Amino acid sequence: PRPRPKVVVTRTLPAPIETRMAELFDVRLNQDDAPMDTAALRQAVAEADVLVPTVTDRIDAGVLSAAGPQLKLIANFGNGIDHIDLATARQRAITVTNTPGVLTEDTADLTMALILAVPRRMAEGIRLLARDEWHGWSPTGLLGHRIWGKRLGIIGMGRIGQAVARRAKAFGLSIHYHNRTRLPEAVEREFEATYWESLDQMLARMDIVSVNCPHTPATFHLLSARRLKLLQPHAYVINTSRGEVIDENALARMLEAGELGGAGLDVYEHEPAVNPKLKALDNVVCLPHMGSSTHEARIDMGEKVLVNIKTFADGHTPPDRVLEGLF
Ligand code: 8YV
Repeated sequence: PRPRPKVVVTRTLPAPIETRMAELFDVRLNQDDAPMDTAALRQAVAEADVLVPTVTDRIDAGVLSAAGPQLKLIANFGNGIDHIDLATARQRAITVTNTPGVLTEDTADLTMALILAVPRRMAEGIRLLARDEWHGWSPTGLLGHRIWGKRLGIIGMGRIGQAVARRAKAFGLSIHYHNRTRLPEAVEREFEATYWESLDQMLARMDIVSVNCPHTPATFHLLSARRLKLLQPHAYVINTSRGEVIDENALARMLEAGELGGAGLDVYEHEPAVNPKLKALDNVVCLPHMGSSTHEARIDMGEKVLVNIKTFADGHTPPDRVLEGLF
């Protein structure tokens, strides 16, 4: 029989996943659930046959240079793989897998929650009550904006973008999208979606913009200072994908100057740091990267990791192998 692969896990995973993992593999768990520093990551890749990292681990060329020749698989717990240097992994013939599909609906739910929360000024209302400053209902108090009938521009119409579109359509928003490739006609028809080949042109026409594309070299600061300026002054910006897709400082400056309607953010450029301007503004809802934070999604993600490792260890192609050219 093949020896059990040595699997090093960087963070604490849901208990049933850790239990099953220990039954299947020779597992080194991280007990204190603090992100590993670079030295600890280098140590992990030096001893692991399989590394299970998360979004908080920067697996760059420096870390990978410490990897032993036995490291053959990085089975990421999470969908986004922008924290892993894929080019170096490929050079070292390390396979990389992720956990697509199982967090789509939950991330789309959180996106929809932000699309509702920001125009309806929920953060402001919550803060008002928390300060004990609510003096009762008023015909003109805390008026927000209706989302029904407004235009939503989705940047990145993959699984999550489409799940957002499905929800938003049910809320009466009209669906617009920008994507590298246009969707098949049948899918466009399902959402009654309008395709914009030009992101610039789409931005100038939207009431709400939702970022749902992965962070890649091509999407870094896709919403640059210049593009953010194309938005209408009442527009709302929603981001549940990766902070790096937006120039966070430019966004904060514009929000502070009152040049945008507001923002709903779950992700940031330098997590866990959040631009203090964003946290202070009443028309910005800041969440701590919790798009996939449901018990169900995290179990499903863990199960995907298990299947990917087991399949790989058995000598087959793991179902969620990430091909670099894919993004
Ligand atoms: C995860 C995410 O919590 O899957 C992703 O890409 O951003 C989150 O849903 C995180 O990545 C876990 O590694």
